[in-house]
Amino acid sequence: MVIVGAGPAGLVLGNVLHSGGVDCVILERAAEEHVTTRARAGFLAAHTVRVLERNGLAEGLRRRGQRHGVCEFRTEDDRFRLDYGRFGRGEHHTVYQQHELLADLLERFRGSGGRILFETEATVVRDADTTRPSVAVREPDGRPGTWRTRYVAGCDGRHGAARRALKPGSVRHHRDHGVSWLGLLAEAPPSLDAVGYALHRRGFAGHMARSSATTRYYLQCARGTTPETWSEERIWDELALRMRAADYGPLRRGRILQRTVVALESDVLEPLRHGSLFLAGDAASLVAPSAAKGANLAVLEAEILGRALIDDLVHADPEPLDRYSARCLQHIWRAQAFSHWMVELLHGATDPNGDCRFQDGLRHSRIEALRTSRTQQDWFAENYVGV
Ligand code: RFL
Repeated sequence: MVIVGAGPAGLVLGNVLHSGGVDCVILERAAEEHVTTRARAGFLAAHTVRVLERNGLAEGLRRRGQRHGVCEFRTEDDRFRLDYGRFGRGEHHTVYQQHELLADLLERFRGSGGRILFETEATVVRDADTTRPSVAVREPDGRPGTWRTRYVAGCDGRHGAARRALKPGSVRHHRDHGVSWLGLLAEAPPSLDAVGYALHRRGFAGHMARSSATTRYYLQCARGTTPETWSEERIWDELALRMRAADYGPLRRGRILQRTVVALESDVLEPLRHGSLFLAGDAASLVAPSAAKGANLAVLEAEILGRALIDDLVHADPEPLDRYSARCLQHIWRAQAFSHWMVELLHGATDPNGDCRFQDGLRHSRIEALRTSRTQQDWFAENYVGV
């Protein structure tokens, strides 16, 4: 079994397969240091934690993860806090950084004898429509190589080799939300004990804890923005303005460690199985970061795929593998629906020259419902923490 990509999808899948007695190798384009230090996601859903726990992969997050269950909305009128951990199913997020999780998963995989090859890029997936597919690779010294296998798991993200191997007949449903975020990682403790969503005429600003020493911030920015045009001073001044720090408490400033521009886009590939090739994680579906679903879906799909592969390869039962695509697509569309709702909530007035009053009216109505309706609060909590 060949797994392409050592993100959350690939490493969870590798661990599940290994403990189920299926031999596999993980091929990863990047260097090990890059995988275990690159800051990305941080909010793990309750289901994600359960998956990691039942597969013996949660030791690190149990020790170092922080329980989180409050978000704060700031608008032109005022602010309100939603204690979402008390609504819906009463579930919380666990704040644990993706690269720390990956380091744990890698250690566990290697510890159980798993094989992983870094700096090994899959260039082409061949013969996916046969029972003997192969993956052509560029090895660390630049030489070409080939891995032959029974199944290939494409866990290599939206620009990986797995997506390139799809034949006509596969469908990509795509939505460009038309807005971009400047994603920032600051060397500073969180400024509030909640996820902060600030709705402002100049654009959305967001705050998410990562650790006691680092915090993620987001600033809605114009398409085509280059991160370098934002100086540290401009970033902090704009955050303070949009988050209304003068009214609701100052921001804890610090060095900006990372700045990336993310164009808010979503897509879903259908189906997720192409003969002997399976897609999981961002390779299967890209979710706009508005509701922090990407890493959570990746873990969910990896477990479903891993168990189905064990059923097929160890117990000669192909049925769960046949159902893999339909089963995951249900979860994916539900996450997409909620993320889309969040995109619309957070970006009311995107065009300062246009008439945004209708959009603003909808947004205010949604915020008001979240503030006052118990039913809406339950719905939000269930979808926000769930996958
Ligand atoms: P990944 O993590 O992108 O891993 C794919 C791996 O495949 C490798 N690769 C290849 N290897 C071999 N050959 C090739 N041809 C290859 N092409 C690629 C890559 O080097 C990489 O190591 O995909 P995966 O496993 O599907 O996991 C997806 C998640 O990483 C992603 O959805 C999340 O990070 C999204 N996301 C968040 N998700 C959450 O659930 N909660 C969050 O709080 C959250 N915050 C975020 C985020 C994404 C962000 N960015 C950078 C877009 C915050 C940010 C800023």
